[in-house]
Amino acid sequence: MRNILTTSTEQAILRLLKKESHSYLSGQALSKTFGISRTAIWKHIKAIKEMGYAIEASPAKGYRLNQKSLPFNAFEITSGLKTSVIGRDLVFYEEADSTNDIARTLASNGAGEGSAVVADSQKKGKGRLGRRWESPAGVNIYTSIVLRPSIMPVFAPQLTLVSAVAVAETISRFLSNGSGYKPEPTVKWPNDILINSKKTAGILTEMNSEMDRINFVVIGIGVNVNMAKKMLPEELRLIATSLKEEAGEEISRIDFIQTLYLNMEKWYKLYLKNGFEPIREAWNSYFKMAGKVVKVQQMDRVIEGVAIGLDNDGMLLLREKNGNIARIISGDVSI
Ligand code: BT5
Repeated sequence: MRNILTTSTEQAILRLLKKESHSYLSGQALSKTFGISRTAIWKHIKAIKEMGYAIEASPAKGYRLNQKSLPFNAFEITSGLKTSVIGRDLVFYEEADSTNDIARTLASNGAGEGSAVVADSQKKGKGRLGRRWESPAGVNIYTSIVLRPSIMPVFAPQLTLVSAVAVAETISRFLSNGSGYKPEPTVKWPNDILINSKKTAGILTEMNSEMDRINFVVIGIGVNVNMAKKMLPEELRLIATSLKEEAGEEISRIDFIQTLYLNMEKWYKLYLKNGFEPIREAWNSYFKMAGKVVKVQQMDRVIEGVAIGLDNDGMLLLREKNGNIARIISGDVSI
């Protein structure tokens, strides 16, 4: 499958087919509109079909696009995008090793604030600490966004929490489209979004900085949208899930990622303008582990205590048995 629309004529034909998708467009009418032969039109249609668009062709009536099964590609993602910064510059891969690695290379070569990388699948999707992120094709979102905030490097972990709020809000919006049963997403410190206590999305924040200045941050976001659990390795099937598994409905990945970018932009701008406090409040509203006894696994030790919530800087607060309040800077939380 080809991945970009190579000519502007193809883009223009596609736009027209979308606009007129309620009826057929004849080869003759298209040929007249674009001032090219019917054979040339046919060749462009063939190329558009090869990009994954479902176009019915009837010798008598002409061409008609099926709007219900649009392919996931850069053209579709950017066409209806309402952001002003995030995703305006976007590269799309059918298969990537890791979108975070690509975004880092682009950022090192000067890619601007909001530049985004999307892949339909990843061969070497990354989690934190060298862990693997399962990234099967055709079902999920794998995207990385370049940010260049003027904040001190020590505050960069707050961007994971900014992103977690944007992801949770997006998931919530898509879960509520269904009828009746509506689960709510929750967040787990620092980088997980869960539905019914199972991991549905993860965030990987990587940074390139000097001592007192950030060069760039790459926010990698993986969301299990339409994935069936059986696409995951056996050991993850009890602890991971997808929106479709929990809500029962197939979700448009194009709508989802456009909303995700819009929410990302909204929370990121608010963070730059008003600081961490609004993020802390929003994050805490998705945090349902408060009051529960949790364990935090760190490199060299385990801390146990009652989860309280985020402090002013984005660290997790725990009340230990001896009454001591522990501020957690890093680690993996489990109940
Ligand atoms: C994360 O790490 O949760 C960060 C995941 C970030 C993935 C995105 S996709 C786009 C971008 N490009 C990349 O290469 N990465 C980012 P961590 O907290 O370390 O969690 C990793 C653990 O989650 C694994 O060890 C598994 O237990 C589990 N896991 C792996 N794949 C999963 C999946 N698809 N869904 C749910 N859980 C998964």
